[in-house]
Amino acid sequence: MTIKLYGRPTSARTQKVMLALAELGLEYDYILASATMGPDGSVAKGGKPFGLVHTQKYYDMNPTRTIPTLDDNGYILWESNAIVQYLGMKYDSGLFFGDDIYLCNSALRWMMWENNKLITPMHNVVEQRFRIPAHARDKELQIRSEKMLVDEFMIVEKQLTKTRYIAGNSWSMGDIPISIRCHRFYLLDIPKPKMPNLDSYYERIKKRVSFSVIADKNLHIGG
Ligand SMILES: N[C@@H](CCC(=O)N[C@@H](CS)C(=O)NCC(=O)O)C(=O)O
Repeated sequence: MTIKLYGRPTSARTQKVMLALAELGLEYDYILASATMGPDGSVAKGGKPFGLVHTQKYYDMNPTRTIPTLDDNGYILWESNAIVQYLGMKYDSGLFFGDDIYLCNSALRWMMWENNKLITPMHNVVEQRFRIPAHARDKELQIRSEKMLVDEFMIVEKQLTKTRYIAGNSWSMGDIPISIRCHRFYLLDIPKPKMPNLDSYYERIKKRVSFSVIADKNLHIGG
């Protein structure tokens, strides 16, 4: 019985799957794949990519030619949030959404919100600060994206005045993407107003055993 994960450790979407697999205690083969990053960092800075995503074999699995892709004993799935939800439904729905329709949909809502609202500004900040060569950087885009991120994280801060975790009072799959974004947000050290609930949430999620797979700052603010 083999689970294969195709992706790269510096990709936040791949990290969602790494975190889900760690929460579930599942072993897997990690197959490095990327068109934009490799062992020496970004292709934009002359690094060599891990590759694979442009092969016919990969295209047959994932026609979007993006990462991550999961192969669970022949069942192929792409789209990171769908993969996280699938892993929870298959291996431990109690852990991932308490076998509860309300917690499940609350978690899904936050997963969709993260996809719609947090990914673009955070991607821009990481690109502009680290991944593209200094001469090609756009300082205005970086600052605008940092402000957008602070506004979005105020929404998380407000939610955390009501619930201990993002979707309710217990941990759920909704905390997977939010944990990664929260970790990146603190590592980026963006100027922000006081966010006491986010601060304590961050401390709480860092204590989870699974957090060790995404803890390394080089997975977030490098390349
Ligand atoms: N909606 C897709 C987006 C996938 C995506 O854009 N992945 C990025 C990495 S986070 C990617 O493939 N980047 C290009 C590469 O590394 O080759 C998902 O959530 O899985």
